[in-house]
Amino acid sequence: MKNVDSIGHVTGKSVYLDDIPVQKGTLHAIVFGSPVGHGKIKNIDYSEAQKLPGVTKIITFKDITGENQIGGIIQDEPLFAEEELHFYGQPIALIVAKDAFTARKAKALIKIDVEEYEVVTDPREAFKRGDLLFPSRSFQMGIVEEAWRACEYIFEGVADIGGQEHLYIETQGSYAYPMDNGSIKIHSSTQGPTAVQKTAARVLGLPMHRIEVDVARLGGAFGGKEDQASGFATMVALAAYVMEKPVKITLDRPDDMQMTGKRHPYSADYKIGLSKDLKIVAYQTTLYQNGGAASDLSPAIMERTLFHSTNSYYIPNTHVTVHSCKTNLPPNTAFRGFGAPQGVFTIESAIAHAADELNIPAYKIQEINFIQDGQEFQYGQIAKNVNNKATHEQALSRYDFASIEKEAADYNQKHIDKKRGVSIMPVCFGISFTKTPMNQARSLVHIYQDGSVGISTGAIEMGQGVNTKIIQVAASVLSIGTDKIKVESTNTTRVANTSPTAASTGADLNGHATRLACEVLINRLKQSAAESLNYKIDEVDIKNEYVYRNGEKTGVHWNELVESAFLKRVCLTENGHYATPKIHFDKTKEKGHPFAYHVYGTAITQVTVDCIRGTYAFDKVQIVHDFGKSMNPTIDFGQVEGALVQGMGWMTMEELAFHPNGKLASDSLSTYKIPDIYAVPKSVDIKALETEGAELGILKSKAVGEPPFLYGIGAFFAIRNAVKKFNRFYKPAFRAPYTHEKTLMDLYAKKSHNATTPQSEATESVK
Ligand code: LUZ
Ligand code: MOS
Repeated sequence: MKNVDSIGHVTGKSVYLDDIPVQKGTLHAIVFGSPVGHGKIKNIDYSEAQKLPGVTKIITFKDITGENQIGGIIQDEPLFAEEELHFYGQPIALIVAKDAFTARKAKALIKIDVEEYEVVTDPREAFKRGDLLFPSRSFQMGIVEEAWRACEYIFEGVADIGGQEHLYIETQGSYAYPMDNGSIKIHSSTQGPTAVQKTAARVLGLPMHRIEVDVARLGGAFGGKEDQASGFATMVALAAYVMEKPVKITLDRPDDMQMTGKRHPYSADYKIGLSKDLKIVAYQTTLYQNGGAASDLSPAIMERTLFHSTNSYYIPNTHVTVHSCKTNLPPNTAFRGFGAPQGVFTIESAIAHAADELNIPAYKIQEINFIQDGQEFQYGQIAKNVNNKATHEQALSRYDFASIEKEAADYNQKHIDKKRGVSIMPVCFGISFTKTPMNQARSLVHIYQDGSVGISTGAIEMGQGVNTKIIQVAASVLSIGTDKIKVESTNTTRVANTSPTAASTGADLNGHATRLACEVLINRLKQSAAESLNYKIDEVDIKNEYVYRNGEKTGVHWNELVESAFLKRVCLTENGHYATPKIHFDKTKEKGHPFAYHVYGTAITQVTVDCIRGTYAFDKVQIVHDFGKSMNPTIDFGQVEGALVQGMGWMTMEELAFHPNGKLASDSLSTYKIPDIYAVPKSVDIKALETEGAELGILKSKAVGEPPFLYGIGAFFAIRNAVKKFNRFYKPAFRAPYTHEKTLMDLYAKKSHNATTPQSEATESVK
């Protein structure tokens, strides 16, 4: 099935937040944010700004009718700063005016006097000072301290990993207006309508039923709107509530980049021990997560880092710790992969380090350590239907890896100024929210009298095609054409208490809920047909919009069937509820069975580095991916391509730079580079692993949103391998992103970096 939104998108008719027709008298808002990264407000003078014609009101913490608190997991984040300032751009006030232009002019007239404090942006520095956002956590298996004695080889080092701007095409935005009887309706560009509802209710001091949140679709989110949409939605909801006027906000790009959190930068220490035959016997790592100024989703992201810290491998002795460090950056947040990519980068660095020292390619270590059925992940889940080895072996054979290696070797022999690097990147990603209670969803399905169907779920369409998949699920269970089915906007009054559309679970959770509702409806219709036609119930079937009896098509069409059921007062509406079975997790032991299943895959990346300039071009990325049984190959292959390129951008060219005062320096597309058509691989080939499909996935498919992001990590190691071919005695640091500048420096570096020095200290010693 084609994506239902494709024509709307191409013709510009799809409605995003900024396309919603606004009510007469709608006011527009912009945020006045902190001018420093850390400090205390001594005085603010709004009087000049207030006097500007067209300025209606400047809303501050003093206007809050409920609690000044938007922290979702830990309540440590005010909506508006009261006195202390913890990051540059931290919201202090909302300027509401007749238009955004006037509001922006008013912003320049606000006078603020601040006492500045020292700014910390480095997580290790924050850790040294004891600045943690919340308690650290560890996963352990076996006894790592004893296992070192059994190791033939032990290597220790450091991995530094950069953050990433989400760069959704549609920036954060929200539109709120008063309804009857003191209620507020909010349109928000959010992945989590319930999070918006709950946060607004808390800040306004209203019960949740007074707040209605409606979402048509988002122009991208990538995790950046899982939590951080709530603050902006709550600001305009508050303004609408206290002013009794419709109020809208749409962030411009620099404000969005400055004020919102990003993927967490991490710095990690690792220690890996191998036996003589290259089995990884022990692995220990401490990761310093750069959390920013408030907790946001960091506790959950920390958890997924722990879960994925051994990537695809079985390691009998592990000890992994994550510290969430409080720094003066905007609170870092969810971003496709949700902490897993940083954990995976770290172990792949440890493996590459070992491979360097043992003078073998990294894949020789990877391939003999894949976790196998019956073995235990370090969090207690027993591996089942593992496809690591299968995707690895198929990638090697279907893409003829032996020739790839040979061609690269020949190329490198022939060229002194250009070198080719090859890497293999295995992926193993757990599917389910790591917090078990979040794995539930509901779907409200109406069959209208004319036989058409309307579905409401908690899923947010953000370009990933979830609405199309939900239609496919309903069409397959009801056995009717997809043109008979429509997915409605996501609205908290139709489907309540929703989990955000996140963790790659949107299609599985909401698809299963839809399936369950449709199964009930189809059984009711069969019952009704059997009664009307005087058949036995088990003789009746409904196929391709017709009633069948004992496999024979009758003349009774779906529309007649529905009409007659309605006249008999059969209920044509059903609410399906799905809760992922089998999953559980005990946080006191850090053991359990948190994931419904895992997604596997292998990517082969080839890059050619220009050793004069330090530039590089990706020749090819070849992937074998475990889709389960894909229910929509066009959508799913698109997700793999998009995730791959997004992951490659993170690993190669996307570099966040901050001024010493904590202000983001790379706050526009001229200074923050994302992959364009020239940076993407010249060729991307994706092949589906042939499998029976996933038992718990929807229609046996597997979730596809996040796992392929991790293929991008292969880009880092491909460049690193090419650099080593040129600068043969040099061992490049594990510091992502591997920009052209860093590549150039590494090509001509004389002395290998000290593998145990984190980036922050390395930079210090250079200074
Ligand atoms: N969000 C969340 C996520 O709240 N829990 C998760 O486990 C998760 N995983 C990936 C992306 N978002
Ligand atoms: Mo996401 S990082 O699944 O919102």
